[in-house]
Amino acid sequence: MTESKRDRLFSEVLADPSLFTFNEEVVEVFPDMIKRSVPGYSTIVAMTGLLAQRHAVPETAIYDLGCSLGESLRAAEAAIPSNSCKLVGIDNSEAMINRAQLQFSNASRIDWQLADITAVKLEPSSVVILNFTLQFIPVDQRLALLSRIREALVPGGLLILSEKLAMDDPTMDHLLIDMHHDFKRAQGYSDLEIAQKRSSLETVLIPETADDHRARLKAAGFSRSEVWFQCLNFASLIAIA
Ligand code: GEK
Repeated sequence: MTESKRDRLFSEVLADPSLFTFNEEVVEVFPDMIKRSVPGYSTIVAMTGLLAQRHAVPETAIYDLGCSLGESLRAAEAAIPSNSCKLVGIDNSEAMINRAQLQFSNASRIDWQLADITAVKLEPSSVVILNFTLQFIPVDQRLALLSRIREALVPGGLLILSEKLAMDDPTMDHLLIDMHHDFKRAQGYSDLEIAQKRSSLETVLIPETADDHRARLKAAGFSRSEVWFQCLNFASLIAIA
């Protein structure tokens, strides 16, 4: 996993903890931030590689949509030794794509693209990775995106969808949110950092329930889906085209 500077972006009182964006400052600390914020992140990345290995079909594309620095796609790249698939990482943060390109251009087969995943044309693919990205797409655009992914996938192709979840039961929702904050405290984040990050993300990251996701996957034309991993309110689903 990529090493990075320690995330201290929310450690001082901010007069205006404005909306979270994936800018240069965030890119600097991103690998540290995501590891200390998402319980199970390393497991999901490693398993993404194995899932991609199992479902990769020669002469098709493997996409990582909202790839950030490409941890998931690089796990897939390591698991698929031959040149048989085209590996494409797409993100609409220029800072992210520039950093990914700079860090990995020599050692990697990945094609990094700066684009909006709600608008980009997808080529026939066998694996599409959406790890912690759909949650940042406006809710009313999510079905259209999943439908386009479904159309791009070859029969039997795989979508890996990892998300922060909301729970149906408000009591359990609060409990898992509190436990997530306990996890962040155990990772060294202060109460101030947790509170300011939360308000910065509030209107940007919109979680939904696992049932919402599975109903939408069905509406998008996926034949079956399953939650294969969950730690607190963070989960990963697989869906078969
Ligand atoms: C990982 N998958 O390390 N088009 C393209 N990219 C977008 C869009 C969009 N419309 N909206 C948001 N993004 C990664 C982690 S981070 C998750 C993904 C997080 C991008 C955004 O720029 C950011 O890089 C990424 O989605 C979400 O497994 O930080 O919690």
